[in-house]
Amino acid sequence: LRIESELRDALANGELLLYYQPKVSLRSGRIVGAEALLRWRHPVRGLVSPGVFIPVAEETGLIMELGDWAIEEACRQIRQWHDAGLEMPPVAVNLSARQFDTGLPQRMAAVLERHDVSPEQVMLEITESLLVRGADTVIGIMNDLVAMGLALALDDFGTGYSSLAYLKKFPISTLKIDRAFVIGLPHEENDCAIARAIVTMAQQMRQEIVAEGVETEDQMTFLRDLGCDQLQGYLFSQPVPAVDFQRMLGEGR
Ligand code: G
Ligand code: G
Ligand code: MN
Ligand code: NA
Repeated sequence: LRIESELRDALANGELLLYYQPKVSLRSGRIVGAEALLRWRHPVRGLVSPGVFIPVAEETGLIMELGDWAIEEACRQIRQWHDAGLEMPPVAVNLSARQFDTGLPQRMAAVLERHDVSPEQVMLEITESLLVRGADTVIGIMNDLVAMGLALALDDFGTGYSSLAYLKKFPISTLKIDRAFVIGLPHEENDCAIARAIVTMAQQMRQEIVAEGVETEDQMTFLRDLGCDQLQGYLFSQPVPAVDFQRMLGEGR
């Protein structure tokens, strides 16, 4: 309850911010995307992780306001980078299942227009729980978003329950292999088998594949040999404030 009311204040007081973590092409080594990740700069507790406050926000419904804020802020930042003359890769924003309602395409259209951002600049990361809900409404909303030019990525892939056959029905362009499977590469046989299976499947379905939580050279080498497209993780960079991300981009990494 304490966190809930404090979170409400945080929104009003401008204590929330976005960090950005690069996604790197395994072919070119260049930054080809970014994931925007919420942070809460609490006056007393310091930097609070979304792992703590997102679940509270989801339970209380505050996630709608929080999520709208994150989308708005990402678009504001994209516009600012664009105005500064930077060549921006797409920026991905995470969405909770609750945000995925029939009003979402309209809200997205409005925020893009407000900041004069083109939809190709924005990607939405969703989780498997949404697919399990699986109703035609969800597919309808996804199709509307894709028709607007927004790309959808499936986050935390492999941790949920969605069957592979099921996956075909959704207009998803990118799969993100959860870091739970990346951790054991290249030593854990099971993790290797899972990673190999996911990459093979994604290739068959012509989806881009991003490996999350890549921390070692060995993991990177294994994933490159598999044919994985992009990596994201501490090996390349932690999530960083916007100014630091901008510097990385400017350095042409
Ligand atoms: O950055 P970190 O690894 O601490 O993030 C923890 C979790 O919080 C991740 O699962 C991430 O997807 C989630 N998260 C971060 N930012 C957002 C956001 O803006 N919206 C939603 N719904 N989840 C987020
Ligand atoms: O659920 P989602 O995939 O959106 O969460 C991303 C989370 O993973 C963020 O909180 C981010 O800080 C964290 N993260 C990103 N890269 C790494 C990594 O290489 N190792 C670990 N342990 N966590 C990472
Ligand atoms: Mn994510
Ligand atoms: Na993840």
